[in-house]
Amino acid sequence: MKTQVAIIGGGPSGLLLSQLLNKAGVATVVLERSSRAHVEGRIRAGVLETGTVQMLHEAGVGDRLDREGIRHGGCYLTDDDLMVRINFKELTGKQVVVYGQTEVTADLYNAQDAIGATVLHDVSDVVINDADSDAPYVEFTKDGVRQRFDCSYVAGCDGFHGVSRTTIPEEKRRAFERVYPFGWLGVLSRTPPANHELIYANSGNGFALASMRNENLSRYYVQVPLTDKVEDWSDDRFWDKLKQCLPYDISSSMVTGPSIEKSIAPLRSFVSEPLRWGRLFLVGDAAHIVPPTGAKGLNLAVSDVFYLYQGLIDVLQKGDASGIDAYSERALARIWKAMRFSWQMTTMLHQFEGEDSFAAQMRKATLAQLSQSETARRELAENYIGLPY
Ligand code: RFL
Ligand code: PHB
Repeated sequence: MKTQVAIIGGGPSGLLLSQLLNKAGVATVVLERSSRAHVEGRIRAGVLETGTVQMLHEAGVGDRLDREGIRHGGCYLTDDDLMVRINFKELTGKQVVVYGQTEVTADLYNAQDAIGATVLHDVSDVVINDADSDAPYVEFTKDGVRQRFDCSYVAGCDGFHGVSRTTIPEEKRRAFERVYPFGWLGVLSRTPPANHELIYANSGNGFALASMRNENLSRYYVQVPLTDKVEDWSDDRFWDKLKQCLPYDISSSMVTGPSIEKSIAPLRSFVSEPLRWGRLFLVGDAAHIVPPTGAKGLNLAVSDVFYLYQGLIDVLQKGDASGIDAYSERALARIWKAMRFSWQMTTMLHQFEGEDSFAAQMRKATLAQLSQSETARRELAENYIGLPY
């Protein structure tokens, strides 16, 4: 079988790339290891930058997002009972949209169905061959049968644990990594959000985040040691911990209820350079991971797609390779700035096990400076709402 672009991974980056390429008349096939229900059910990101919203519109999947997404003109950073509002709208003229990654994924799958794109689920043992030649091909097993697609280009959109990055020979890539000594325990509950805007909380009891999906669906996180298991955290224990981290005004009036999802995610900063090897391009989490504290992971995956998709169309339809040649450098320039922001937000808001007393004072001083300086708030707002493409 033949296609123009073989896309490994049917998460948000693979689906968005496939949608944009198909709309422009480029043939693609998406190879996804899991079932559609599994991909659609994964609860992850919640905050979309303006650029992400524009890209989803460009892909023709912006309607439900416009109707159901919640526009947020600001968020709060807190330090015990001190609440600092970052007014995105006033400081940058822009807002973010709270709309779950599950919804983005569902919208993209529906759009792919509507245009008859090829998305193969439950494929195993994907192998990318001859990516450094003019004739790459991918092999995989589906329903017990080994199959092959010849293609012009391969997009590695298969996340941090995929096969694409490690297809690049070790001597041709370089990794930069920071692993944080804690994870986030996340809970979804059918309760009204604790606050009308997100709260990122620093406290003597550690970090917490109060987020939401809609007016009766809340998403909360607290920092936990990496050794903790979900089973260690009853709902009651979770709510107690969360309340200890949030300002009293918020925790005293917060509505709690049974959790409908609970999971622990480790925190990591990671970049693999370059993003290209021959005819293979790395996109999204396959190339980089950020700690979720800056809400940048999904948004970075979308900006990678922005830098790549037009380049692929140009080379396939006009023979102009300048876009794909510039992809790695252009995408990395933006990635590193988001890396810095996510690392800084993480450092500013979390307790590090074994830290000295100085570290806690630095967090407090940073938050005090934010509360007093519009310049400091503007810098944070510019990064949070998303740097320009
Ligand atoms: P994904 O979503 O990991 O999708 C990769 C897909 O590839 C498939 N796959 C394979 N398929 C075929 N063969 C193989 N060998 C394969 N190996 C893997 C997988 O099954 C999967 O379907 O990567 P993608 O598309 O690059 O998207 C990245 C985003 O999902 C990720 O960056 C965000 O979820 C990160 N993130 C957040 N990002 C934001 O922008 N804003 C947020 O508010 C935000 N919050 C979060 C987050 C991530 C979190 N966790 C759980 C890590 C909150 C959390 C808790
Ligand atoms: C979420 O709602 O899941 C969420 C929001 C903001 C973040 C991370 C996660 O920074």
